[in-house]
Amino acid sequence: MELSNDELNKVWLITGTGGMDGSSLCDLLLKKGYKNIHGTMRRSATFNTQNIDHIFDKLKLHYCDLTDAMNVHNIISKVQPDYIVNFAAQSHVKVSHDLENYTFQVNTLGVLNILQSVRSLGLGNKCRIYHASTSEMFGNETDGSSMLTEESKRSPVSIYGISKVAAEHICEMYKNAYNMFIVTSTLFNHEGERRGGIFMTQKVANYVGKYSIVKKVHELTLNMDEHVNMNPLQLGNLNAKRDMGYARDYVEAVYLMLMDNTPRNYVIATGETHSVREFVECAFKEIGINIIWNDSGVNEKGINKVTGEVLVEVNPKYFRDIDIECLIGDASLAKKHLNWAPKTSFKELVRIMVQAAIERNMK
Ligand code: NAP
Ligand code: F7E
Repeated sequence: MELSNDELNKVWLITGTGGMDGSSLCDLLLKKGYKNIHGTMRRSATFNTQNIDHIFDKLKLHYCDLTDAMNVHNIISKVQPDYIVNFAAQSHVKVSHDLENYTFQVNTLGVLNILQSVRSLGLGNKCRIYHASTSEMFGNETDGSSMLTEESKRSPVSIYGISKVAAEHICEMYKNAYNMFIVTSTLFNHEGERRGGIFMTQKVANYVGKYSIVKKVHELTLNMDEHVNMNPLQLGNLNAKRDMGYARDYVEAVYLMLMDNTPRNYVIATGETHSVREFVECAFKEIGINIIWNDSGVNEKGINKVTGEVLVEVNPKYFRDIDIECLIGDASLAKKHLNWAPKTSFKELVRIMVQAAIERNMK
């Protein structure tokens, strides 16, 4: 659908622009023809703009830390946004148990900083706000036999999940008390070529991408099809299951929520769940390797079925004190009201990530 000039001149402010979702939403908005896209990035000792380097000149970037209320206030005051999308977060679940207080400062108080500023600047009537909630809020509410919905009980088991539940409550309160347009969709895991390397899917994709290059070089130089001798990939809980979609599909849902005149909260999910073990199998299959699993518990190993080479080991270092064993979401409300459904299958998602990792490793 063609967007009017009036719409295309609207001003966006996206926090966490350098992250996976922030950068993917910027791509989507630029493709639609929006002209005024402001983003926030953090000061970093090393470059952290790799996800936005290709559009760096098209964005108006601001240094921002959500924990700095005055900084947030000044940016919103200067930008006068029509839309705010809050993607900035301390988004790593395991890390949230090392940085408990900080996780709350960013993920909960940071959201409050945004809402307070919008309200106190008198932008509450003009500005539509999106905040990213998470399936981590549900904790272990399902074993996979039922799907989680907007109404499912919040039972977070991580500091990250708790910080996001608190933020969700704050958003709901601001929406109801001050009649502001605020949506907080519950995003289930979404992955992609821009996923941070510390997350499971990208860790696996990176390993498989590197392995395939080393294997090719090995075969060409030694003319052999034997063991590549790379240290095996080290993973934690192989049994955990996640509902994994593609980030580019999910930012489309975010856009649709902000365009809809009714601010509703939606579950955004694929309705399928896959274990870490399945993700590993599928990723290796992309480079023609079939994995079989030997032994169990911390001794379990993923082995190349043909050569017997050990490619995956369990390392307790990556276990969590408490983990969610299964997540699976029902996005039928988003289908009904937004006509949104995921386009990318699990297999395609794995292919996208492994192929991107191969390309990165060829450079
Ligand atoms: P991400 O790649 O980790 O990006 C997070 C962004 O937030 C980064 O740009 C990061 O900057 C920035 N940030 C971190 N701390 C900040 C602070 N104190 N002040 C300002 N900016 C800060 O996360 P993502 O996967 O794109 O996720 C986007 C949002 O969706 C997050 O809120 C996440 O919690 C939520 N979510 C994600 C998923 C998922 O599966 N991806 C699922 C549910 C919900 P640096 O690059 O400098 O660190
Ligand atoms: O872990 C297991 C781990 O860190 C997925 C964030 O975007 O989605 C993400 O959080 C599963 C867990 O993502 C390793 O124990 C095994 O069961 O990739 P992850 P996450 O914790 O699901 C939610 C919805 C968000 O909102 C978050 O922001 O994989 N796992 N071995 C491992 N995980 C990691 N990171 N590293 C491993 O070596």
